[in-house]
Amino acid sequence: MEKYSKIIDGWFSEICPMWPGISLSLEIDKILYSKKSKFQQIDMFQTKNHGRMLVLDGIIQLTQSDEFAYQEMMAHVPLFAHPNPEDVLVIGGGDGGILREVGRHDGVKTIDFCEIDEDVIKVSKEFLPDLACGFDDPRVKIHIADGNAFVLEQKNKYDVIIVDSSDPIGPGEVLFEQPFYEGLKKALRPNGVIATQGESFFLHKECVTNLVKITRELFPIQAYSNFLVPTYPGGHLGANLGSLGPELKKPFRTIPENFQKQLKYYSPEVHEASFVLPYFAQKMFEAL
Ligand code: SPM
Repeated sequence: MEKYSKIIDGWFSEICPMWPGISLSLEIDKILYSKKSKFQQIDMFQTKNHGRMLVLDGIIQLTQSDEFAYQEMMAHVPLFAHPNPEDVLVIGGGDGGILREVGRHDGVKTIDFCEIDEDVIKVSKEFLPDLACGFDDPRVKIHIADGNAFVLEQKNKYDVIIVDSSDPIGPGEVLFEQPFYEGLKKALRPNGVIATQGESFFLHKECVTNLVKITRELFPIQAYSNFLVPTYPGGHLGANLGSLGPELKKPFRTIPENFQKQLKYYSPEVHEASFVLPYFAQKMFEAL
């Protein structure tokens, strides 16, 4: 672990200048892995009450206790908003959790996966098999590359692109900038949909409004879906969505019963409800 976060008396405290004055702490049982990769510090902890926890450069990426909320919403909101997603690109998320969720869609034919840090995949395969099972899907093709550079090479290729980025500090920074979004748009087919890690409008107003502005300038339809993840600071996160065709706020397709039964967070009702924003956030986005 490095940067600002620390472990004191067996408690990991996540400290980050992007959310000053607030810190989330989890009680730790054991450090399972701690090493610097070519790109970042990778830590895997056994927490006392929240399962295993993946931390990159001192920032919590997921805990086993509630990772389903993030992965299901980031994957199923854009995929169910699209009439017929066949070719999907996932950028980032070396833990494999988003791939696990995309893989539940039988109609999806190919899943390209681009991750900059091969070591995150290796560590997740060892310590997070319930997420890394996403890599076992034969439709997944892994590209170890910089997400921004990879996207700029793709044209008119994908129905849905999901960007499971870390925060805009470190390797993830470029994924929050306009040229990357221009690349995402070009990489989509007509009717394509993007969903990008949209941070929290409680904690990072400037970052979130900037993402919304960029998306609105480039995409005819933009919407912001918000959901709960207790082990992210503030307990809240959002997905920023852009569409070249489909309406985003209602699922286009019904969810089969056996599919729904496998999930813990997403449902058609949650899909629609996630776009209803607190009044201050609604006004903040309207004012842009
Ligand atoms: N597949 C899970 C990877 C998680 N990627 C997103 C992590 C975001 C962590 N920071 C959240 C900060 C709260 N705004």
